[in-house]
Amino acid sequence: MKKFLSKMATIGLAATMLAACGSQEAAPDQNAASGDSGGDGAKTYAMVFKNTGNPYGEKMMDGFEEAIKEAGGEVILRAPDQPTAEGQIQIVEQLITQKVDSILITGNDIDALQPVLKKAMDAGIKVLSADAAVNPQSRLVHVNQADPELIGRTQIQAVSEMINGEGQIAVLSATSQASNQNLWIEWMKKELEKPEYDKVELVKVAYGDDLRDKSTSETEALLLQYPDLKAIVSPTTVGIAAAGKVLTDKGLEGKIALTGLGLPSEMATYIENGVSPAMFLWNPIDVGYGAGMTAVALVEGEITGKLGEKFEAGRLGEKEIVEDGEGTQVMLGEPFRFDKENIAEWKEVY
Ligand code: RAM
Repeated sequence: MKKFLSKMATIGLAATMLAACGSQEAAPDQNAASGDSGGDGAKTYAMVFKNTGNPYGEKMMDGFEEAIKEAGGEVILRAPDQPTAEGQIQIVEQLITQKVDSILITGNDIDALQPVLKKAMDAGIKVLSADAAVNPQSRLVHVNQADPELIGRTQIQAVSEMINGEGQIAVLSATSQASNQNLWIEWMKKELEKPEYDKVELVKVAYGDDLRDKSTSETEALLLQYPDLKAIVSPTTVGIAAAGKVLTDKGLEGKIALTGLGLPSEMATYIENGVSPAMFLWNPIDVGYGAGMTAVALVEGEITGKLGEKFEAGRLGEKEIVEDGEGTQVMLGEPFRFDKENIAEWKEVY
């Protein structure tokens, strides 16, 4: 309860601050530098999200901007139109030419950005990833929203409960290259190996590419291809919202259950109408803010990305750099469950 209340306080603060500053739209291909607090000699912090038009990415950007402004830096917010590594490579090349001080990337591919991100680091730019990791050779540290194992296992536990431990399920993911979704799906598959899920059958992993239209058509295709489908698990806020609409429009509430990772603001309708009995997420504003604070600590030389280093992450308190396979990471929180009981209080927050 205490944890929940402190989370509420944090999120409430984020919401108030956003209301005060006004939220900033992603300025995809226009190299939008903002931050009136910068002034001469201010450091420049860039964030490159997966693609434009994703409200989750916009909320991450809001938190990132909040952190950088707090530190007196200048902000550049970028994202390609499509969620591809190629689009991000072009943007990173431009940021290197501009001599920014730091690049935060939400990777569209775990390995493909390595040459360009290494080039950035060789030029003295502090590179870090958040949300979707790039490989350890491509960054100094990764900022992780929550433990991937917990994220993956939790979704299977939830969906199994929704279908009484029996029946076909499908996953509707983002792109096939998305490192965050791929890792979560690996953990889903590991959870499914437990004997209690013997009667739960994962029939397909479909990819909606975090695009609304493609996620909609992939959902429709799943329904056609698997007439006995009992549930869809969508570990992407774009996918789950698209699936929620399809299931609602077809009147399938109570027949095909929907869970996964969703924004309360986008999913409230589908939780309230029963299409999605429950879903999960963390606070994307805090993910952007925590990543921003990590970027500041790197640029200011308070940390280098090594195991065991500690730093003050503003309103998130002290953070420690911990292990992440061959690399290092900052771990932010835990997935939080949203359902009919609590969705009303969260839908205005993020
Ligand atoms: C989508 C994106 C993002 C992911 C969330 C859960 O918005 O794929 O990377 O973290 O879903």
